[in-house]
Amino acid sequence: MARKKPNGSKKSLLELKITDGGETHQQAPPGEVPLTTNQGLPVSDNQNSLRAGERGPTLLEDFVLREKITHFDHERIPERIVHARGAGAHGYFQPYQSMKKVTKAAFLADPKVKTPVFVRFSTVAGERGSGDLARDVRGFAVKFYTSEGNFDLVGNNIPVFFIQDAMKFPDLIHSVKTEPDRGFPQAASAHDTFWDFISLMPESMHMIMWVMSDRAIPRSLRMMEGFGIHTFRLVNDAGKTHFVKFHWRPKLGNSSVLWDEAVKINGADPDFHRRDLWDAIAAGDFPEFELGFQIFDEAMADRFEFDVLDATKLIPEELVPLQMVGKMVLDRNPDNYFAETEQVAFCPSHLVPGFDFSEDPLLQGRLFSYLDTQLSRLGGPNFHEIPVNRPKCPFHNLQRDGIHRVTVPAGRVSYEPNSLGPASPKESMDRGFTTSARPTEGTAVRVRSGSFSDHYSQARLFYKSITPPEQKHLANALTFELSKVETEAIRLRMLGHLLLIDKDLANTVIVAMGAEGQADKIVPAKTPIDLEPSPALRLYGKTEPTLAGRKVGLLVGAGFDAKLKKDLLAKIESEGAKMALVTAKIQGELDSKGDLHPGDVALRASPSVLFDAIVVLAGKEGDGKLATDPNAVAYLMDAIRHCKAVGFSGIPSLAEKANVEKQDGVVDITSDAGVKSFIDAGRTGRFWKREVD
Ligand code: HDE
Repeated sequence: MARKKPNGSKKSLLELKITDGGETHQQAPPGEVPLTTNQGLPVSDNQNSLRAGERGPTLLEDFVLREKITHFDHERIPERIVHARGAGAHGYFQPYQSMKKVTKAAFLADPKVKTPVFVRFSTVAGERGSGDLARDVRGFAVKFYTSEGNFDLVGNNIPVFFIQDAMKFPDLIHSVKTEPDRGFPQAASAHDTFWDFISLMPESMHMIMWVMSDRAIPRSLRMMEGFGIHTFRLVNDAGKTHFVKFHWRPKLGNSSVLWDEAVKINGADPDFHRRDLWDAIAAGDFPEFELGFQIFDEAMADRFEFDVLDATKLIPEELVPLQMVGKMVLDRNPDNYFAETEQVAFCPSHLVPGFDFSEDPLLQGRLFSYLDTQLSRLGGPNFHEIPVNRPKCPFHNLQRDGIHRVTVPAGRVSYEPNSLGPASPKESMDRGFTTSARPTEGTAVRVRSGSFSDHYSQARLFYKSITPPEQKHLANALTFELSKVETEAIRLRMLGHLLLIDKDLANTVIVAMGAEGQADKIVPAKTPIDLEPSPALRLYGKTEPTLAGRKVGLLVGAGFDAKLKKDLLAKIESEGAKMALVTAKIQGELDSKGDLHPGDVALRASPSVLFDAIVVLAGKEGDGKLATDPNAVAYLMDAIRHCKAVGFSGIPSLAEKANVEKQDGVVDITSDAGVKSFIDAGRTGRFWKREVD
């Protein structure tokens, strides 16, 4: 067993084979700290455990092996009970103007101040390893590291919630999670227990409209809105309070995918959303969101048709417009997924002066839950010492010890008041957080307020406010989900609720399910009323058409026109979009001059569902080949089915195979005007007139 001396040169490290066993030993160059154990002991051999003889048993004495494996055995921590699958990013928040009039929050007082933030987007129902494109609510949690402590705005991408009282949260989540006996379905609401619960919970009907809409299958985490949901309070220096609802607006506008795409994306790239976020930030294409406040006072709140403490209701922007407060820019990917995205701990109870809670009974329950959950998830009360959770302002108090304590407070005093530690932490009546003075009295009761009892009017409002394609998708989603429910009684109960929401919607679903005349009769606690539609609730048409942040998939076949490709690339990039060259073989494709263009992605691994718009270019030979390739045919057919902009040139045979015909958004780009009209089509996004199912 000859052991040759490693030569230490950095260059030759990878080739270094120094034992008869043939394993690779990379050596730390002279002067560099070698690999060590957690105790700092340099390790001489990271390939072999300690054995009694070359082929003998491993010795228990091998503390190097035991330390390494023990650490590995404990690498996992409990995943979040909800919102387990997430993607994080660092960034900053900057206000547009001082908000001093309504809040004394320091981070909103000066437009020059940039406050660092960490954001975690998530899905709710699935486990950590589930697919990104589940039909689900998305979490939108922002930690502001302000100069007065951390402020966590822990919201979702839908402005209302399923339930009104924290008491029902465990039931809701148990119903949507995998069924306890069988352990499936994963990350899906289309199953009996979820719809059983929902059909017995009229208060969830408004939220159900949202989760069955396209909002629940966003195109990108950069293209969805965020909401704080509950009513909160703003408090100014004079102690005056206003109510507030928080909104995030994506700079790139809203965008969602179709259900058929969601299903296919989950197969082709289950990390579609987190990859998109990561790639955008890595490319310097920093996602931006504007923060908007809906500010109103008690008197106004009293005039609404609904209770502002009820988390199943929203306040139409037509009633209380948004005031844009500042913007958040996400400009840095995490260095380590576990250390940051997994260990970040959000708590709605993390407030700063200038904000306060409302009596929303769902929010009140959350104020307890989040701190409690960190104790088991992060192992103890010192999770605030983990770097991603540590406030970036100075902090000290007299709490001590506990598992995983990191800081080393000096001195003998850990109580207050004291006379032995003059420099020890003391309260401050001027600078400390004070709860806004609000009268509270009442008899202890377990009673739901009558002002919470209208469960259908805002569900109807939502349906009436969205665009026709969104309405159609909503009906399709309900039909899909309810058709997967095995228990007929649950299906018919849900149809009864739909009849109370909107007759047209209900009848579309009833006919699609073949359940004419069978829906249950549901008696509402309060008869629904027709509210003025709110165009602000639409997903589409709220922002200018744009290609920015979108991705175009350019499929090329042999003999394609390289000049056209160059032209396209320049125009697409000048729109702020990205282009990927898709080739049948990853090594590349030959243009008409015989030059090889390396592919960014292979056609087999990149169906058109991964792109917002597509182009197919080929010469005669390439066209023939593509026409016989089922992946190329599906590439075109899917893009057309999904109503995307499609550009093409030189592909008569493929076009015939894929039934490409002249229609809106399908452009022959052979001429210059063609490239321009393709770009216009790309900006438009989807051509809903083409939608057939
Ligand atoms: Fe959460 N929620 N939640 N939730 N929630 C958690 O906290 C809970 C609710 C939301 O990326 C948990 O650290 C209760 C509404 C987000 O880390 C847990 C109730 C809204 C995230 C918890 C609600 C949310 C969570 C799981 C009803 C939108 C992920 C792990 C009273 C406004 C944050 C954790 C992240 C996470 C409890 C309802 C948003 C168990 C009891 C409403 C974005 O504490």
